[in-house]
Amino acid sequence: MTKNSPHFPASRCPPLPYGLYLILDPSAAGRRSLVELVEIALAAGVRAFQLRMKAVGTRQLYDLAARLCPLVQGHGGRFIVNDRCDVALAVGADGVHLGQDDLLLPDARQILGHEALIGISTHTLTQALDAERGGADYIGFGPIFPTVSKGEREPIVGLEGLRAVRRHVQIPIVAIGGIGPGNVADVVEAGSNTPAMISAILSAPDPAVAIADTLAAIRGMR
Ligand code: TZP
Ligand code: MG
Repeated sequence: MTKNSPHFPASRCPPLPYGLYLILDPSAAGRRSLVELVEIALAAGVRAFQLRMKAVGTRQLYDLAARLCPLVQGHGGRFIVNDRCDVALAVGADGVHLGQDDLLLPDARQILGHEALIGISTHTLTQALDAERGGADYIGFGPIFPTVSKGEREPIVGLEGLRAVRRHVQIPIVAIGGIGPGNVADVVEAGSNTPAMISAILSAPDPAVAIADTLAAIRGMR
């Protein structure tokens, strides 16, 4: 099997939990630490986390990942590191989330093995199909709505874009971008298995309430 094979074998990892996929980005966390936010989120029922720290040194990322990973896994949650396979491997994370400019999926799979969850950010149907064919365990897809949380903006894909991808892709879709308790039901209805949020939770006046509202809205769809 080469990197260019059209179909990479699917991994053997358990699927991403349903519910909310919380992305831990310190730039949205305000006065709360990410440790405090993870404790709040675990108590409120979140079981899928991604640590996304741009523009920090490797040691700082490692130190926080090494602290959060056992906390999340100790509650039966899945802990995913953004961008960095080396850090994911070093801390025993469940997997890695890669963007279109990051390491190629076959290389990440070789580093992390077939038990690891590997997600790929996608912004078009073509990218989504490529990620699925390449053996991704899930795709990120967005931005669904306008967002303040991402610097270089991809075009907004909207709920229609999400529906189109859902029609063609079988693996779980983690929709992202501008999602919060008020619109998460529409996102699930349009086909996202596990919607992702940053600011709607981390920057909420009361993150526990924002999570409870989100999970209630998601449950209402099932
Ligand atoms: N990728 C596409 S949009 C986005 C990322 C990382 C940011 C989503 O943040 P928020 O605050 O949930 O809109
Ligand atoms: Mg990346």
